[in-house]
Amino acid sequence: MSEHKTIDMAAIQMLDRAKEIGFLTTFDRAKAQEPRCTFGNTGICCRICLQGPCRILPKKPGGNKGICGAADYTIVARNTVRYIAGGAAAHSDHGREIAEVLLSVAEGRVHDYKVTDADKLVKVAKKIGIETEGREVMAICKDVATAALAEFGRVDETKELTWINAYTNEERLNIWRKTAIMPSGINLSLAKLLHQTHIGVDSDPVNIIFGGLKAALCDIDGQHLATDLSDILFGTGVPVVTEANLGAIKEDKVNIALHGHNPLLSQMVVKAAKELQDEAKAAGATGINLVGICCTGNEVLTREGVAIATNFATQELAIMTGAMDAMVVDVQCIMPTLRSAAECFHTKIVTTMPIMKIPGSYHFAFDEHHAVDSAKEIIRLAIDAYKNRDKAKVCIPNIRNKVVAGFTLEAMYNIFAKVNPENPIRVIVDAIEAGEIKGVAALIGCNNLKGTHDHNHTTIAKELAKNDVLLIATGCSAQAHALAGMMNGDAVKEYAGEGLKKFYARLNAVAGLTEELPLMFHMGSCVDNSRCQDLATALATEMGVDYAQVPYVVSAPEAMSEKAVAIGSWNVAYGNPTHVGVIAPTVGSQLVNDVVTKIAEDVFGGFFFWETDPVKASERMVEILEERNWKNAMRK
Ligand code: XCC
Repeated sequence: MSEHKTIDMAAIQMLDRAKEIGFLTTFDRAKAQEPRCTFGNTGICCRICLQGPCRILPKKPGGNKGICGAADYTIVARNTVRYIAGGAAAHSDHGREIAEVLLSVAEGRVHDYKVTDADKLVKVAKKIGIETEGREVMAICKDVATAALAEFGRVDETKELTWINAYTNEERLNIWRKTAIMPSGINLSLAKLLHQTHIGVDSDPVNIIFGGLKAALCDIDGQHLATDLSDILFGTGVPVVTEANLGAIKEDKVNIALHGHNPLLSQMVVKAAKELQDEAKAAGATGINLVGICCTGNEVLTREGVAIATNFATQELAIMTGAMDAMVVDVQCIMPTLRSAAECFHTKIVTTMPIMKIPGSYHFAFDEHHAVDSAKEIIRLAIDAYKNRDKAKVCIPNIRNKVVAGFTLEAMYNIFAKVNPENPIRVIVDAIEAGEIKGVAALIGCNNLKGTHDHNHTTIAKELAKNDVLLIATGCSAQAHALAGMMNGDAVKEYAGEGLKKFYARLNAVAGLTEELPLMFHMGSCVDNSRCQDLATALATEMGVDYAQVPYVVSAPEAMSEKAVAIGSWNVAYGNPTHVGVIAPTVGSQLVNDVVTKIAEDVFGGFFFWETDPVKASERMVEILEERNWKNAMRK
C-alpha cells in the first residue's frame, strides 16, 4: 500500500519520483499544514478588519465575540458568503471575457474567432427574448453578446438577470423573488455582498446568507452565459472517444498541457497545433500531443476530444514525467509551484491572462486580435523545449484509460431522441417512473487533500451506480472518474445495478455510436454545471413538479475552491440536496450550520449535508432520491 494519499496508480508512481528528486508536492504541503487550526477549520476566525484575527474563545470573559462584537454566527456567515463572492466573481468574469470576444466577432473586429454553432446562437437568442426571424446571424450575435455584457453593469434593481430568468421555471423564480435573492446585476450583487460583510455592517446571519445566495445566483448566471457563448464560438460538444491519465503524455511527441478554465486561448492552441505538426516533426518528434488538466482540459475534451492528463491535486505530477514540454495556463486552480516543478526539468510554463502570472514563467498576454499568432508562438516555444528534453529523465506511467465524453445536454438529447424523438427528456423520466433508475446524481467539484485524492469521487460513483442512479459529472470529479477508467462502457458492466444496465442497454441499441455509453455522462467543465442544472430544469418541467421534488441530487465529494461553495449554494437555492465530502467551515456556528443544512430545506427544498465517508454519503443520497420518488408516486 502506498504512503501517498491518492488512489491513482500513475500519481503514486510520480509521487515516488518526486520524492527521489526531492521535489515537495502539494501532497507534502498538505501534510505540513496538519494539524489544522480549529478556529479556521470551523469558520470562527475573523480576518475582515485589521484588529483581527479574532477567534471565538467561549470560555474567556469577552472572548465569546470578536473585538467589534461580532458573534460566532456573524463571523461564520460572513466568511462563508465571502467564499461565494470569490467563486461568483471567478465564474462570471470568465463568462464576461467570452462575451467580450463574441461582441468583437459580431462587430467584425477579430478574425481568429467566429460563430461556429449558429443553431445554438439562435436557440439562446430565442430563449432570452431576442428577435431572430429574418435577421442576419451577426445582428443576432451582437444582441446576444450585448445582453450578456449587460448582466454585469446593471444597477436598476427593478430588473432581473436575463439568463437565470430565462432558464429557470417560474415557480422557482417566484421563490427567489419572495426571498429577495433574485439579482439584478452581477457586479452590483457582488459589490453589495462585500459591503454587507464589511466590519460593522450586517450582523444578522440569515440576512448575510441571503445576500450570499443572491451572489450564488450571479454565479450560475455567469456560468450559464459562459457555457452558451463558448458553445456559440467553439461549437457544442458531441460524443468523443479519447483517453485519460498520465499515460496520455507521449514520449515521441511534443507534449503541451492546457490547464485552467478559459477556453479562449486554449482553443486557438488546438487550432494552431493542427497547423504546426510539421514543425514538430522537423524537430525530431512524431507530432504535437495536447493534453488537458482541470477545466480548460474539460473544455477542449468536450469540443475537441483532447485527452485528460490529470486533475487538480496531481497537476504538478504531469511535469514529473519529464516529457511535458510546455504547460499553458490561463486562470483558476493553477498551482504557483508548477514553475518550481518545471525547474527540475525542461518544461516551459506559459501564463496567458493579464490577471494570472507566475514569477519566472513565460507570459503571452491573451489578445483577441492575435490569438492564433500567440498560440503558434507558444507551440514553437514547446517545440524548442522538446529539443532540450533530457531523455534520461523521461518516465511516463504506462496508465491510460478509455474515455467516452462530450455529453453536452444537446448531445444527450440527440441520443435520447433515438428512443423518443418528440420528447427526449421523457427517456429519463420514463426510467425513473418505471423504477429502473432511482434518479440522477450530478458528481461535481474539486480535489481536496484533507482526504485521499479521488477516493471519495470514485467510491461515490460506484456506490450510486450500483444503486441504479444515473450519473452526470463535471469538473475535476469527471476527470477523477476518467482517470480511474470509469468513463466507458466497461464500467457500466462492472459497476451499474441491473436497472441502470437495462437503461443503458436500451440506449446503446439505438445510439449509433462507435463506443458504448459510459458509466457517467461527462457534461463538461465547472461552468458547465449550467448544463447539469438545465437537465434538472427539464426533468422538473417534464414531471410537472417543482425542482425540490425531482429525484436529483448533487455531490461535491472533494470540494475545495470558492467556486465550489458558490456552485453548491445555487444548487441549494434551486432546491437540490447537495452533498459536500469535507466538513464545511460553517460548523463553528450551530445556528449558521443549521440554516444551511436544515432550515434551507424549508425555504428552498434544497439543503447541504456534510459527510466525509463516501459510502455513508452515497447511502444518504440514495435515501433522498427514494424519498423524492415516493413523493412523486403519491402525486400521480
Ligand atoms: Fe478547480 Fe474546475 Fe475545482 Fe477542479 S473542479 S479544482 S474549481 S478545476 Ni471546478
